[in-house]
Amino acid sequence: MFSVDDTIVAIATPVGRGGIGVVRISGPDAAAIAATLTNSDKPFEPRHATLARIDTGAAADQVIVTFFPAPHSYTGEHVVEISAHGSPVLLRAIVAAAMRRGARLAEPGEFTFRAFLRERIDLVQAEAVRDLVDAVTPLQARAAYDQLEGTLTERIHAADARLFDLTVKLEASLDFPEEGYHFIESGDASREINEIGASLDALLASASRGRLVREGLQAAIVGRPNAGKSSLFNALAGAGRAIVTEIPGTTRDLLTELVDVEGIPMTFVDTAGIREGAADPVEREGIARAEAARDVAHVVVVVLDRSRALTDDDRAILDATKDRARVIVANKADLDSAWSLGDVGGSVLPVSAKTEEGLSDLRRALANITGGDTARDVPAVTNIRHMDLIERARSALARAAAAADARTPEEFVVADLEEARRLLEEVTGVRTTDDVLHAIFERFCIGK
Ligand SMILES: Nc1nc2c(ncn2[C@@H]2O[C@H](COP(=O)(O)OP(=O)(O)OP(=O)(O)O)[C@@H](O)[C@H]2O)c(=O)[nH]1
Ligand SMILES: [Mg+2]
Repeated sequence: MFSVDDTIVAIATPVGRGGIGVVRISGPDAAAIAATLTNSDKPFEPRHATLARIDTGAAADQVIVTFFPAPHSYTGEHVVEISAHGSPVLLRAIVAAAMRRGARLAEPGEFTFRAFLRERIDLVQAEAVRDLVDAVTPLQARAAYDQLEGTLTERIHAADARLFDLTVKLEASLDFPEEGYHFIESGDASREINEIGASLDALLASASRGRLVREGLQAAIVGRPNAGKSSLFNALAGAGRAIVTEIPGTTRDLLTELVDVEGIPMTFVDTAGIREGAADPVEREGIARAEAARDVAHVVVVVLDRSRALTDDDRAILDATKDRARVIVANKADLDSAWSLGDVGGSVLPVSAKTEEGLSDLRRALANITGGDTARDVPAVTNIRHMDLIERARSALARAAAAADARTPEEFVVADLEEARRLLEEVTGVRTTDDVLHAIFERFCIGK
């Protein structure tokens, strides 16, 4: 998909201005190109910061050049990093000058792709690089970093290695024409297969939570007009994003805001108050949008007004969300209560968007509804691609164990074990098709 023998260049720091900006060059000619850029006649000392001057004609700067000779670099090739002042104009001029000297502009993800190709990292780690860079909550960054360190890879390799041993034993039996399991008892084989399967189950158990951490979820804030939805939305977002007034029917459009809720990236959606019999077409459209947001959200926050008696509109909203993952809040807890929490079936959290009382309970309830303690357990599997492959490997193992139990000829057991191995090796990229690689790396930005 990429040519891999030439020298590539790109700006590695984000678009925009900063104290420094880094241009990265990787490939066989990296050092030679950097030498002519800086007019330096002696070779760069490996892994030392060298002060140099670049004059491209269009722009000039004092820079720091660091040379990482192959294979001890990010890509596994010769890499030169040039740190200049963080001006887009300057950085682009340096890239252009490197291109005039024979470098090619890197494609998105190409540095990381080369690292994968030169076996500096596996595919899980390459994906973790992207997740780490894209993380919006510390827990996401933590989960990505763990994968970058190879925790998931290790567990996959361990399962794969055990499968390999078992396959070898079963295949050895195949060389003997008489029937029967010669080098391993069928009972021992199925026991071993089930143990390996259990290790995959443990990975999968972390997966639904892991995905939430990685991908986040949507929480729609719904309730009747004037219940305090927008006030609550603002309090959760920590900013006065939504208009709040004492007039019922203030909010019409959907507003969204991404918030870190105990490590889970949650997109809160503020919606129009839902009520029967709205006549104004703008309000009616707002209500339709609110209902649509309510119906697609992963979680619903139902806001009731504690200071006013419950109405039919409240009951209709409670009824419409009764089978959903939801948290019911009794807002305006700072005012006198017009009803008691027991009046609503199920648990109701008293909160006040005004004083922020009960808000941390609400955050905890939202994090819990999505699956337990966030603080400690760092998930191993966060990526749906990995999850799918591990699940399929798990099914292949279940088939293999059943076949061994039934004393089916070894080749059938081996076929299922081979299938499981192929799937596991696709996770780490030992065996991966070009299409999969392409799909993964095209989602990187240039310079990564
Ligand atoms: N005392 C008190 N007042 C609140 C609280 N939350 C909201 N309010 C007031 O209730 C009124 C309505 O608040 P909004 O946040 O606009 O309510 P809403 O549910 O978004 O209303 P619509 O957008 O019209 O559906 C405003 O006057 C708020 O100041 C609260 O916790 N305590
Ligand atoms: Mg509102």
